[in-house]
Parts: sequence; structure tokens; C-alpha cells
Amino acid sequence: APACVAAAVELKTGKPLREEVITGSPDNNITDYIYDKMGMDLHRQPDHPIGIIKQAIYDYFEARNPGLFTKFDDRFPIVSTRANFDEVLVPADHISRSPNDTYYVDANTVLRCHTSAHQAETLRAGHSAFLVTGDVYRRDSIDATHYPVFHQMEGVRVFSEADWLASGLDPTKLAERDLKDALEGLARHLFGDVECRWIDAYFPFTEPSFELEIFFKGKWLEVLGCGVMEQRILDDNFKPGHKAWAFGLGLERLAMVLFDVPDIRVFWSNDDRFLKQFSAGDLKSRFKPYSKFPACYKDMAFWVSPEFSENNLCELVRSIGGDLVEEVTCIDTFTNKKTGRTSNCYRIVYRSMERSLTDEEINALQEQVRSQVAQVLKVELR
Ligand code: FA5
Ligand code: MG
Repeated sequence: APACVAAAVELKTGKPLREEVITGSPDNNITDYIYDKMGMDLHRQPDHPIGIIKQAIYDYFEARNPGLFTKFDDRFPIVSTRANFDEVLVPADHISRSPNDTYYVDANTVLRCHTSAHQAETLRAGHSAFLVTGDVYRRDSIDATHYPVFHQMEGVRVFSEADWLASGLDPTKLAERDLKDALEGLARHLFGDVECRWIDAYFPFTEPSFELEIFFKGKWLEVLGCGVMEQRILDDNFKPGHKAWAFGLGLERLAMVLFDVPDIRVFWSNDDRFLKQFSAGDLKSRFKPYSKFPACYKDMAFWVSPEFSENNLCELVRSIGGDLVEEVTCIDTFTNKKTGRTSNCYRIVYRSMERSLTDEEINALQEQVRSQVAQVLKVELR
């Protein structure tokens, strides 16, 4: 993490940031690559696309419901498993709790994997309408629309009995209608005419639940999850006799659509050729690539081991190749009928957004990847 950020956190918490993050606990699975991204706070930089889109969403909600939403954008990203999972009713055996999917600081502490981690505490503080923006962390696959650190905005709005009596709707219908109306309006506000669709979804904390997808570069791109808040969350943390909706927006995904950014890595670029293209309040600029540099493909086949998982592989490849890694995909897999062993072939795509890469540097990286994969994930290279 940048030194000034680490110092600021140390002042706030009395403990060096690095010690808060990489604790030496046997449950800790946070790499330096992730630590280095912490505290960058792209969502708090007014001229950065992530900061611009945050402000545009604030402006939209302010125009729709003047004065209604309280805004938070500086909640600490290190949270308890209680806040991240239990308080939003994530079941004990849900896969998102697995260390394969989530970054653990220690057994009871994680880097939040969604801004929903702040729902319950913000309701307990008495807020009935709020927006919480922050950096979130996930062990995930690697491609143009997934990154291990990204930004979400959580929205919650609580309705009282007076609201649904006035609407003539039943409380769930009122919440669902206002939610969809608000988010469709947001999509129009940001993108004008864009093709959108609602998908039925599942989240432990909402019922019913939906995802919104936007047609972007020939594919449907998921940009948010939302729904009518599970009643227990409201009853336990707010007051009984209320109804609420909640959403979680992926800010990178929205910014990709708005600014025509083809690859999520570019948001982390320090290159002026990127940063100078955007300025606060300007929703009209479109990303102009400096030039398309050639990709380099490396394939790697191995017999899998119990230590192997795609997320573990991606974590390792990111730690070695950093943002030169554009994509990691399984291109072939088969199981030997006699031995029962499974072989995977993964393709790693290396490409810089900023310059041409040399064969030597890619070969050196790929050699490191191969030896680390064999050592750490205990797979047998073929
Ligand atoms: C959630 O995180 C829920 N907490 C959202 C929610 C909130 C639902 C409140 C209901 C009520 P999900 O895992 O689908 O849901 O992520 C939400 C959004 O984050 C996605 O739609 C996507 O836009 C973005 N996102 C998810 N993973 C990544 C990633 N690896 N890189 C970039 N963006 C991502
Ligand atoms: Mg989703």
C-alpha cells in the first residue's frame, strides 16, 4: 500500500497497516500483491473514473430523492466475519466463506468481499436510507471483467407502514417496484439508451433477488445484484414493521460501460495517458487506447492436486505477473479413466496496456509461474 496510506492507517488504528493485513495467522491468505492495492481508494479520487461514477450515482439519487440518502465512502475494508457473513445471513456452509474465495486476515476477520458487510451496522446506527462505497476483495478468476480488488456501492432504503399505505401496494411489491424503478432510472441517467435485462438471482440477504445485466461489447455484463431485504436483517438491526430494498453495484463494471473501457486492469494504471483522459463531472469522455500492444500466450498442462483450485492458480499468477496478466483460462481438461487423475491445460495471456513486452521477460515470468505452481500447488507439470 502507498506509504502515506499505511501511515494514515497506523495513526488511526495504532498498528502498522501491514501488520493488520498480513498477520501471520495460519488462516491468513493475503498476498503482498493485494496488500499493495489497499488504501488506494480509487473511489475517493474525483478525477478517476471510479470516483467520477460514484459521484454520478450520488447525483442521480440526490435528484431522485433530495436529501434522502446518507453517504459513506470511508468505512475500513477490514471487517469481522460476523459483519461480512453472519449479519447478512450467509449460511455457515456457503462457498463465499471459503478461503478459496475470500481473503482472511485471521479466522474471524476478512477483507470485506462486498459492501453488504456494512448493511447491519448502518441500520443499527439508525440510518433508513444510505449509500456505502468502498473497495472490496475477492479471490476470483482472471479476465477483462474480473479483478481481485474492485469497488462496490451498497444502497439501502427502508420503507415504513405509512409508505406502503400511501402507495396502495403490499410492502414487498412497493420495495421491489421502487428498487427496479430507481435502478432502471440510474442506467438511463448514466448510459442513455442501453440494452438492459433483469435476471432472477439468489442472495442470502434478499428475497426476491435480481441481477441487472447490460449489453456491452457483444456480451451481457452483470453490473449489480439487488432485492428486497430479508426481513430478519431489518427486524434484528432496525425496527420491526418496516420493509427495505438493497443493492450492490459493481463500480468498475459501470465505469467500463460508461467510459468504454475494455479491460478492468486499466483502472489501476498510473499512466498519465490513462488518467489525463478523465475529469470530475465529465461523463462524456470515452477511453482512447494508446495503442493495442500484442498479446503473448503461454499454455501450461498439469495433473491436478488437492491443493489446486482455479482461484489458487489465479492468485499465484497475479502475484508473479501482476497486471501484465490479462486472462487465465482452462482450455482443456480430461480425466484418465485408469488412474482417475485429471489433467488441466491453462492458457495465460500476457499483455501490457502500456508497452510491448519482450520474449525474455515473458519467458522469465512463465518460468516462475511454472515452478511456483509445481511447488505451491503441488501439481505435476506435463
Ligand atoms: C454481491 O456482492 C451482493 N452483495 C450484491 C447485493 C447487495 C445483492 C445487496 C443484494 C442486495 P455479487 O457477488 O453478484 O453480489 O457482486 C455484485 C457486483 O460486483 C457484480 O454484479 C459485479 O458488477 C461486481 N463484481 C463481482 N465480482 C467482481 C470482480 N471480480 N471484479 C469486478 N467486479 C466484480
Ligand atoms: Mg453476481
